[in-house]
Amino acid sequence: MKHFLSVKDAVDVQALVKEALLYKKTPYADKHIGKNRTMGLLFFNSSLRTRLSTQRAAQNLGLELIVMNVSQDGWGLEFAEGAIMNGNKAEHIKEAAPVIGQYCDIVGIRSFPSLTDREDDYNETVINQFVKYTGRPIVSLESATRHPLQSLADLITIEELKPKPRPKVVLTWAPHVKALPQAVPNSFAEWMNAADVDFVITHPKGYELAPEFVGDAKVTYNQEEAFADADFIYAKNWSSYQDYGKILNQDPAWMVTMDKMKLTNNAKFMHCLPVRRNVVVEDAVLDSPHSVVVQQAGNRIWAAQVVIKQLLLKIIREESPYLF
Ligand code: AN0
Ligand code: CP
Repeated sequence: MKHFLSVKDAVDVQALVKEALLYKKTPYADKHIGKNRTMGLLFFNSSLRTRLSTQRAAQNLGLELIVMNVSQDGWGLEFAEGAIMNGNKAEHIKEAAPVIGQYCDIVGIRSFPSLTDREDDYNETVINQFVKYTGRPIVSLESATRHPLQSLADLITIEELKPKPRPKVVLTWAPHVKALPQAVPNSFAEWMNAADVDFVITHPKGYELAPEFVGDAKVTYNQEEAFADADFIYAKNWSSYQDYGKILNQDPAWMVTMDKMKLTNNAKFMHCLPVRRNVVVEDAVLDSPHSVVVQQAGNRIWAAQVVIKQLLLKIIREESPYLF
């Protein structure tokens, strides 16, 4: 693994899940592998789970950490080629990224989409420029269009809890007060399409995800039909991809309720968090045994740990080929 930006960077998804579950049993099995190496975690946006779980994962592997809220504490960064920098951006990514590469052996980046320029967001201009200019392995901590560490943790959770070899997994859109990225549902779809599950997506009209993420998933506008016999309900709001970044619907009828959970095969309720109670999902569901959101968030550690380990192994192999 060279970078971790999408499911395509996982050579063997099932092997990653298995290895992550092993780390859950023996968190310190590789506690010397990161000795004398440093991981940088750079946040352009807020985070609780990604920041803490990735820190914990890196610590379990013996790495040192540098964590920075770059948009708050760093210089304003320019990403445009050929920009005349006489505005409020003090530094270009062409200097900033390789400088960060001088201090860190692996770099994690969180950078949400603008939700205004679809082409720019879907070209992943921010994270791709870190890949291009840092000269170090880059881990997505949620980019404009994907959140792969979240999706890997989701798959680990499904593997732990599935009641049958090929469970029915439903991704349902739910209402929200703000326009949110498509990164979590895109990424979840991409990972579910690579897993052995019966995958269904349900959302109101106008919320179709980009076709490259939907893949072969079944898509329905009828939420109740989707919920029938589901083993996992994965709720998430996203803004429109077609009418880019717009909120088209806030109909509370799409909220996940206990009545709807009754249509399922006693499904587990999943959400990446943070979640707005009684907007996305009602209290009764989150406070019931259906909810596995805390276990799911806990699994973020093992997802991050297995990814960082793969990247470290590649660095070590390249530095000391005679060892292998
Ligand atoms: C972000 C999103 O929807 O992408 C982060 C989720 C992990 N959520 C919010 O901004 C509420
Ligand atoms: N699920 C998730 O990535 O949460 P944070 O935004 O708190 O990191």
